[in-house]
Amino acid sequence: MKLSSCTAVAGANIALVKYWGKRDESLNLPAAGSLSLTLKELGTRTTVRFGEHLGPRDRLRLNGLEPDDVTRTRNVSFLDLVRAYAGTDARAEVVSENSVPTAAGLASSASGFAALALAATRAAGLSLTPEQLSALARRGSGSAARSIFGGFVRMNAGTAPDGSDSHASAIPEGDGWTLRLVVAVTAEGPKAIGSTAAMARTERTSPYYDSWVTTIPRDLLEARAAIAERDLPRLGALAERNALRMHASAMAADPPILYWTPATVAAIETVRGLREQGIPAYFTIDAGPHVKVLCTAGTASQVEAAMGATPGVLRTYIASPGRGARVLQETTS
Ligand code: 2P0
Repeated sequence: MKLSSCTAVAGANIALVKYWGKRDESLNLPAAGSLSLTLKELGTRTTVRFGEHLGPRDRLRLNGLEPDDVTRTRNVSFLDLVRAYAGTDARAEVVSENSVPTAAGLASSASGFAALALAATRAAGLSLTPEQLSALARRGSGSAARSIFGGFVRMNAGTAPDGSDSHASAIPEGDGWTLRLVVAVTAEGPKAIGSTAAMARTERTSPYYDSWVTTIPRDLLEARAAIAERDLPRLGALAERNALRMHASAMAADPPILYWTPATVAAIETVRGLREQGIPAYFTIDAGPHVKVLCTAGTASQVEAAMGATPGVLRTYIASPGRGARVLQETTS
């Protein structure tokens, strides 16, 4: 078997129709589909090298540090899947750098597992289709399946018991639409409860969970129609509604899951104020207190200034639509 080294990059993505719930935990199959936009400026760059000489343990370096035990186990389990696929037991050396703060609600696991899926499979001598790569990335993190593709992306819930049809695909109708996403960071450090655990608790205990899941097919149709028509007010209104419903289902869990802080609510108010001034800006919120604002390229700096001036907002980024995961460099040994 041919083993080599590969460096790959993947962009983070922001879901406009959220993934929040699983139909199978062991294969990490989502309960419903989702829809997202892949971002250019925020992402992960990962190099993987497999070698018979590396010893008994994988060597991991994430953002310049040895990962904690939980992160290490998650990454090693993912490498085990790649090894099983490739028929090797060679250990790997993985070096990964994020351009987003890890676990800050900015989808670093999405770009992280998408870049790892591509770099590790190529380094192991495999050449997967984008759909196969997406299904593999899903095993690392559900949202990572979407970061294999660029621009607007839809994730299929799928029906196959083995998860082979639970992968993402591109929505080419959205290509070339010059939107921006303004990220308003409202807190430092990792979130109080990770999304995997929070989803499981929502599924188990929230009386609103089933209603949330039944709204998704309609939201996916609405989002796709808005993208095809390049109708930002329609897409933005849908994204706000979908995010609020996701949070409502989590807030109704027992014990409740509340990711918001006063700065989150202040940022929502800023976005509503921008709309009252005629600026088409629409918020979405993931599993954390940060607020992300979808707007046009022409208004992004105005939106960023308003978000940055909101009490409790610590810093802001402007991100634009980006390409799917891709290889930067490969060497064969
Ligand atoms: C999303 N999130 O669609 C939603 C919105 C967070 C809120 O996908 O358990 O880290 O690893 O499959 O992918 C975060 O969930 O969860 C997420 P796992 P993941 O972007």
